[in-house]
Amino acid sequence: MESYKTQDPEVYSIIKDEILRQENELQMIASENYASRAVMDAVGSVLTNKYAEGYPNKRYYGGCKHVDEAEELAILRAKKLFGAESVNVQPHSGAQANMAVFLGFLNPGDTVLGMSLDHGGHLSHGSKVNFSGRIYSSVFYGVREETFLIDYDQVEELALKHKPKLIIAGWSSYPRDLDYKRFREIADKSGSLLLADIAHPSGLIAAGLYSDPIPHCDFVTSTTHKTLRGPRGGIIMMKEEHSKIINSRVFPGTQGGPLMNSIVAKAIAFKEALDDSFKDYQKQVLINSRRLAEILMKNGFNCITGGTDTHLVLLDLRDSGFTGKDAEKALSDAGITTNKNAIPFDPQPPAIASGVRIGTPGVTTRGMKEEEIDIIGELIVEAIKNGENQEVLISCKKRVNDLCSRFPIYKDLLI
Ligand code: DSN
Repeated sequence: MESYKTQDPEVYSIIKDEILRQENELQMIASENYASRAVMDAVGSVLTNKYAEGYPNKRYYGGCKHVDEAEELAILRAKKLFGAESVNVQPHSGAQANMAVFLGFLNPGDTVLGMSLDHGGHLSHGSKVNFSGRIYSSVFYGVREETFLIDYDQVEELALKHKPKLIIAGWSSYPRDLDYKRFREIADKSGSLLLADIAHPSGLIAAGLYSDPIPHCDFVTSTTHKTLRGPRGGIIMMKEEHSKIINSRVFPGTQGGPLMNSIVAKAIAFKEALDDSFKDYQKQVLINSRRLAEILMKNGFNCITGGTDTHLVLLDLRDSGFTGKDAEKALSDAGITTNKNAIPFDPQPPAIASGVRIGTPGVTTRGMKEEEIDIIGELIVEAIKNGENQEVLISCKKRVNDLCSRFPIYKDLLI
């Protein structure tokens, strides 16, 4: 059988260009990473051909012996990695994982208390434009204006006032640790279930470098492709007592056939994350993000909360004369991929934004350490400050390309 390399030159050209972009430029979107060759090979394996609606040993299709083994292995490894009682590895994404929790334990119109999207939450935590805010009634907590840290007193006040069926502890752009114990105490007072969405920090949690939500929460959802560095997808970890309902809300509740190729790749990623080297990797992710925040602050930029406990830095451009949109464009022209991001109490609309979110998981996977972060920090500063000067941006891009060439990642895929 022919590979797409020879069978479909148009597609090959697109994939080749994307390999070159990922290889030659700095990928610093906080929710992205470089999956291992083993993970990517598994995603492209023959398991993509197999229908397996149902769960191991209870399928609606024949021929599931091997995919059953794959799913059981993924579950076993995820349980070991996170210390979870029960795990569902079938969600196609983090949002679908959250949907299964909502459908399992809430009725339409029930109240959910989540972090406001404007303050760093996620669409699937009750946003009006998402199923979670269209079907359910949402109330939001946020951060304090003086510190940009989560206002736990406000969480408690809102929980006691609205008695939400579900409280969500989780974020997509908050640079600090979470107090899951406090969330649990609040949930107990308001009689709410507690969901931690750890899509972003799951790799740090697996490595023991961020607070562990498992002992405090009824459900813990995650993606598998961010700091965890696996294939795109989601998982749900839960107390055993909730597993029957959750499993039935994943399939047949919200999904059909599981993506067995992704599930076997999740098994590989969990094995990689159980290795000691993964802890070293996550330590370096943190060293790199903290160092990056320091460099940016030394050069006159503000970082939300004055630093980070995570893999991301949220640059606050309000006093700089640049917008998030300007900065994203300047960085992109310099070969550094990031995303503009609203900051809490942002005076700009989301499409312009006053922030930029910068993550270190990808560059750290490439092997970049403090020395390279110093160079990256300087390049970021130079590019943002010279966003109108194409000559400077071209020179930055050349330095980005040189740096990347010293840390090859997918070069062999081009052969
Ligand atoms: N889109 C993801 C992120 O960038 O954080 C969250 O779903």
